[in-house]
Amino acid sequence: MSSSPVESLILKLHEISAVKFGNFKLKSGISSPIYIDLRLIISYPSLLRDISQTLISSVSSTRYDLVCGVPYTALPIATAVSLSTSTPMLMRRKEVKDYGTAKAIEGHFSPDQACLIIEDLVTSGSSVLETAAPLRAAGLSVTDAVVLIDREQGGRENLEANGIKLHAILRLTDMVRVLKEKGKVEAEVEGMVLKFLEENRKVAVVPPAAAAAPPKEDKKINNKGLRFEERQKLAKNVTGKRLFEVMVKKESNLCLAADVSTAAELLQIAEKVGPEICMLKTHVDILPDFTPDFGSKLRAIADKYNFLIFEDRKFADIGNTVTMQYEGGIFHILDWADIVNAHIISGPGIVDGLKLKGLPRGRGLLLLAEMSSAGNFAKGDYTAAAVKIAEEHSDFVIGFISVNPASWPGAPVNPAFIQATPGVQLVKGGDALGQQYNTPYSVVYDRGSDIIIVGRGIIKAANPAEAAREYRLQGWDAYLAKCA
Ligand code: 5BU
Repeated sequence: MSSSPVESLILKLHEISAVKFGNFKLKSGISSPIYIDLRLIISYPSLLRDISQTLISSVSSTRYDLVCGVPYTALPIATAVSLSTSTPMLMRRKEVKDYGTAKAIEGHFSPDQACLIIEDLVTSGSSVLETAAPLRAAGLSVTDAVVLIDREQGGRENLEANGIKLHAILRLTDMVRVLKEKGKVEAEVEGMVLKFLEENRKVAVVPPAAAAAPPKEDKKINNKGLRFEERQKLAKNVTGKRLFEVMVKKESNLCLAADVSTAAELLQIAEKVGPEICMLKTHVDILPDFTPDFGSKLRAIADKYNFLIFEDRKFADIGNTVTMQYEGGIFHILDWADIVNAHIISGPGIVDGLKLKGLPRGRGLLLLAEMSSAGNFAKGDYTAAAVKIAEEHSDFVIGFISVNPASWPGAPVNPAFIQATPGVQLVKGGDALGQQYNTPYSVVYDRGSDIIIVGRGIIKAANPAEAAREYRLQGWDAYLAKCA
């Protein structure tokens, strides 16, 4: 019996050992009974041609003017697609050497063109998103990605949440099924792989609450075309002005949520990621080794790398009490934090109280207009009340903690206010305790925020400095796309 084109692809991939069965430790640390290495296909030109032809036919009804491969494995595939369809190709640089000097995208294009992303293998979809971000930032339309193998581990859903349709030639489950049918693997191995896939089906969980409020296609883009330089002129508070200035100077709208276990560790990570961030957020009350010189030590690092310090204290009491909490106690927050934040649950008196102490010292305040956790109550009239209070105190309030400011009634709010959003990771998802994550692009571009606040996405990364750099690039690209 003759094989279908997809079946012969699977057999060929198995023949060249691009599909291996055994016990493999994956980058994520988990052990997998199957390993796919598509880097080998460059040694088999006829297979590379077959793969590119199959990819081309699977997107025959998709309109695209350009193709761009995800570096590095998909670059030769994209080249083959480009050659056989006479479609111009772009390349995304993985490393952009210096701030603002080197280009993120190589090749000629005009901003109204549509670019198809080509990838070899999709797991969570984050590599496709990393390539889509600078393409979109350059004004290109990215709505489709074509991939040889879908590992069925949340990639399709993550991409869809970011406005990208995934066209996959084959799924990992099809692959094992065909190999079993053709007698290449034992039933037992097939069973192990299927079990592994089932247990690791989703690397990112899309919680229902996050999925329930997708950005609307036709919504306004918050602060579209307005650059930070222009908004800086509108800001009344010196710290607000400075934050805009730092973002522009460092090409960074990334705030690190430095939720580490000790003050010593916090100072270490501040040194590591300092060059990448515009702001560092602390929870000073989680540090068991806090000493009175913590503030001056952190301030020295902040001055060295030019970032602001934001103590995420979430004041919530009456005006008189918060003046004491802000200035006194063990932490003396007023002495070292440029910015603090407050709930408005107790009414506008809280802002009066904090302003009494903070304004003479040139400090700034963020109001919690929304929260990122599932089921929180900061919405609707509550959010609108925060905006009203901010307007009444625009000499001290520099902006908001928000999640989807583009959706607020009366959006966009005064562009002098800065929007800062927690709950950001490279893929959409959540944690086990109600945190909800959106991607840098969807937070800044779709939801209209300015600053992405990232904690575990950076802190828990194998290389926090490298991860911070990736978040900075993605956050800044999304901001540029909004300005375009
Ligand atoms: P994460 O590790 O990226 O999930 O950390 C998010 C940080 O932002 C963490 O310090 C929270 O306390 C903080 N946060 C938040 O997650 N959601 C909110 O609505 C507010 C703050 Br306000």
